[in-house]
Amino acid sequence: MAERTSHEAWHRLAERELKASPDDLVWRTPEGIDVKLLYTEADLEGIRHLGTLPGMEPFLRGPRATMYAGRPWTIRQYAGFSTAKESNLFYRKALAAGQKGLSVAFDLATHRGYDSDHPRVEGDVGKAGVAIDSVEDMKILFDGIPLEEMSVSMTMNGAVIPVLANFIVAGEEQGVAREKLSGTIQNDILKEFMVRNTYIYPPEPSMRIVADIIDYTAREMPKFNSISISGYHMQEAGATLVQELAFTLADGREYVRAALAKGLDVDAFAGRLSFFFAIGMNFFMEAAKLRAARLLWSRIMAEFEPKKPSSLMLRTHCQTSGVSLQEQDPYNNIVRTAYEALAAALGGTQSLHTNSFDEAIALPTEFSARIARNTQLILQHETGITNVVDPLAGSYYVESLTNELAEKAWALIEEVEAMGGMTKAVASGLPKRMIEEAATRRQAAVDKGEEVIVGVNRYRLESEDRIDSRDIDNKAVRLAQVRRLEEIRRSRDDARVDATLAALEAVAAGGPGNILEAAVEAARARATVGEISDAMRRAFGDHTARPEVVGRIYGKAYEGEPEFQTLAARLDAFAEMLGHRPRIMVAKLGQDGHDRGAKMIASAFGDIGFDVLAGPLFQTPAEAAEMALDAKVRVLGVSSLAAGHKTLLPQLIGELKARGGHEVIVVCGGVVPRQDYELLFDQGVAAVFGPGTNVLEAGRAVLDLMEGKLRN
Ligand code: 2CP
Repeated sequence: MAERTSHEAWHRLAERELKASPDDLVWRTPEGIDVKLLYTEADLEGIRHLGTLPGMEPFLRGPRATMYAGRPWTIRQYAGFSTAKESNLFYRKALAAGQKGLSVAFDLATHRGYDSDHPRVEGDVGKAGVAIDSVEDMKILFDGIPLEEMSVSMTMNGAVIPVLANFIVAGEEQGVAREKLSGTIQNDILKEFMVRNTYIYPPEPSMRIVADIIDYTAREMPKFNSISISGYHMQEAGATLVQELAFTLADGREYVRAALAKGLDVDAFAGRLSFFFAIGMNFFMEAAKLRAARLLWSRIMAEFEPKKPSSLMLRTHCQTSGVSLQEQDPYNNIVRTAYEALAAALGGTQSLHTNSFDEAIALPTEFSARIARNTQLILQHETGITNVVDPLAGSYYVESLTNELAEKAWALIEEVEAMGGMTKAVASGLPKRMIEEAATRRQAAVDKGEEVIVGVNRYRLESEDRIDSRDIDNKAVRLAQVRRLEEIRRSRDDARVDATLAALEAVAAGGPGNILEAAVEAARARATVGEISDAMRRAFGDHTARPEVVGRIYGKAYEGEPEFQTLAARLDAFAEMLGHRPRIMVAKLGQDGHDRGAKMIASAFGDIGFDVLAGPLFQTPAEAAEMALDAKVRVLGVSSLAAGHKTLLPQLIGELKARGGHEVIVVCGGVVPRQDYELLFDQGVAAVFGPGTNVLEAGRAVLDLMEGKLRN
């Protein structure tokens, strides 16, 4: 009663201060959570998890009893570029400077199971990750790094079998038995079909690969985490935190079922399942999300009746948000990353990657990587936050958020369950669609200035200083890889290679045995990543996704707004003059599967009134040119996020010209460093839209270009 009276008194006071009701300031987050101005003891009523302790079921307060006081989280920076030799040097320096665990970024050719000499990957080799073609590359990658001591995370999903097999053999040849290898393989294929797109095979055999890896590691590699069930890429693609939580945990449940279906005992593998979440700018919500994740995972795992408490425990890696990084005023990214890192630590992460400030533009330099690493070192050594376990516990706001996120995510998990589980939900396209809708809604909020981004849509600098960025000589890397591939093919025993590949294909085709086990034999014989992947391609076939674009989300957010209507009307007039709507194609070239930007543009441009054609993923420049000309497009927009632009765009323009397509206007959007703009313009690219581009402004610019072309 006293509480209620005093709350009413506060309400009156607040009203007087605001000259409005505090209820008007309720902040509705993208998750649909109404964040109030004030939280009190009353908000804790009915929350059941409040009395729980860390290291014990349901592990909401952390998987370990002492958390960072016993051992701080692992500083694990994701890195890799160019050749194995260059990446190895980078790793060694980082470890000497305080990094604690390794995390390997592979190039997109490797991700998609192509050797570096494959014609489809000309623009991808050594970009955005290290090129690995065989055990020989893997051995160079870890040269001088003792694999019995260092835990190694490998982000690999599509070509997970050859990469893990090569890692095991590289360990073996370094003198480290596989039972001593520690680390994590991402091995999370469901989210690839949803958002990340580095799949190779169709969903069903892909799930079998996941289960075979869980089976093999449970038997042979007790210190190795068999999977990193990832929500990170969902948030990057625009998911709300509730979607990220729900779809990730539902994916986890599906993997557990796949492993159980192989006849495994739940306690044999559950303790080595691990997770991976993104940490964005909604500070308290992110910390609460990790707490809610642990609560829900223990609830899900309890259904499988494990005997070991560790089987109920969610352990996770986190990475600060890539999409929160901005090209404009990039030093702001250091501050953003620091807040995100703090939220991850307060949420109780086990391992953390902090992004470098220049990652919205290019791969990190030594300088930016140092600042990113030191952001974590400073948190661990200077702030005192490692001394207390789960310090946000008991906060009215954070506990309330934890509970609300858990409830909302659980409702979505149940929805997925009602669809028959995550594999079926993914096949229906629902999660992907929900995420794309959330992404488009958010873009509209940013473009309209409802969501403030400092230095981008508010407090923008009049002129920006150029910052140094790392560039990779893609041609040189490819040449070096091709040479080494030739050397391997010359020196190996071909009959042995053929026999091991045939055996692998037979297992993949349904014969007895474990796919990873068979691939280890092939890797020992020096079969390459591409050859091992192809052996499985012969058994499984390739997966091809249909490009789908959501509609009426961006336009709806702008309903009745003059800025949008003016552009739409201009476009209508242009279309009337042409006698049809101007057609624009949005293309993705090479193995770059990051399609959030492409989807967003396709969706928003469609709402504005363009006739939009979305090209499929992984086109070669020739295929894209052909499709664009067949469809008689006026504008061909290429979305590039994996640094292939300098190779692929000139090739595309060449292919267009070779087919008489001089009239097609080529524009480019995505992660393109400023210093590359001139080169692209010289090659004939009409406009470049960097990160942070307002979509309506891009629409106006494209319309200007089309009108200009007609006049000339
Ligand atoms: C931990 N330990 C402790 C304590 N805390 N011992 C005593 N007291 C404590 N307070 C023990 C643990 O039990 C463990 O031993 C060991 O110390 C290491 O701790 P950990 O917590 O397991 O840390 P970790 O080895 O770093 O493993 C963390 C994860 C793992 C999350 C479980 O899966 C991981 O490292 N994931 C990283 C994934 C990653 O890097 N992904 C990159 C994504 P035992 O093992 O003996 O129990 S790249 C992203 C890009 C964007 C992409 O995907 O495209």
